Amino acid sequence: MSDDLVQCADHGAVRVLTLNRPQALNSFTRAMHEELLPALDAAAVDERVRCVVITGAGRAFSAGQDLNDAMSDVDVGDLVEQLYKPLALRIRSMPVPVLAAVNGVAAGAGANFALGCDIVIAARSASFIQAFAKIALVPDCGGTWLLPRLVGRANAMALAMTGDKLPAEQAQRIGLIWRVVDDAALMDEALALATRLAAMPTAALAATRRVIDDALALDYAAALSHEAAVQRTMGAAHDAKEGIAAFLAKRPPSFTDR
Ligand code: T3D
Repeated sequence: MSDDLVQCADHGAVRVLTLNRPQALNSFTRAMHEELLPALDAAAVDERVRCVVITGAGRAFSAGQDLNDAMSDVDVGDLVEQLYKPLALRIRSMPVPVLAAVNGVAAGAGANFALGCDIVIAARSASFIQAFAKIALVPDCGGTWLLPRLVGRANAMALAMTGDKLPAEQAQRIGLIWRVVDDAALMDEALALATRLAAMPTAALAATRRVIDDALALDYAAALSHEAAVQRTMGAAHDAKEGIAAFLAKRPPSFTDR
């Protein structure tokens, strides 16, 4: 394994990015941000990549901000604006689906980074902690937007105010994440799902993320109009024609749009 803070490995059309500071539970340093964002940018422009999986090395997914890393002489707002906001926005603008394979504890910005991915699969021993209140901060890396939308205000408030550890199975029960699998099966399951998604119409999956996110800020009629507008674009593209032709010809489709 390399010393890179973000390791990169391709499995066919699936790119796996592994946060790699296991001795500090993959907590985020500026140096790690400086590898992670370019790694996502590189996946975004690489036509061979049709799905990204993000996971952590060792026993944690990520413990959020590294609290040793220049906390005292830095404006925390600047840190969030300059590092976490671009990271969260990058995930939401990826042209391919992004899966989080949460292998262990995900705390603070580490939790919300995972929750901002399109689909979250967690190992049974994993957990999610909104650790911010314990150090007198508020949720960041998208947490204020994501939590109430994922699990409702009551759960969001309790998770954010207590900072209690939420085990993966409970996270699944309340709708915070998609699936829990046995620890030993995590990467196999994540890669199987990612490989399946990679064979699907990539551009349509990215557009699906966009219309669902956009609809959260729209009323019903406006969401219906937005669906029509995006559907007009999707319907005219290669993949929709291919999908319909393949269905009618009873053959597997070959999707290429990205
Ligand atoms: O600058 C800003 O703050 C703005 C941005 C904020 C975004 C944020 O993410 S704020 C939230 C930051 N994260 C936390 O507050 C979580 C702190 N960590 C923990 O609460 C616990 O470590 C965990 C619950 C995640 C795991 O607990 P446990 O008992 O399994 O492990 P541990 O023994 O606490 O940690 C293992 C090692 O990792 C330990 O180092 P050592 O003693 O072996 O040398 C520990 O200090 C280190 N570690 C864990 N989390 C962090 C960390 N080192 C630096 N920063 C961390 N966040």
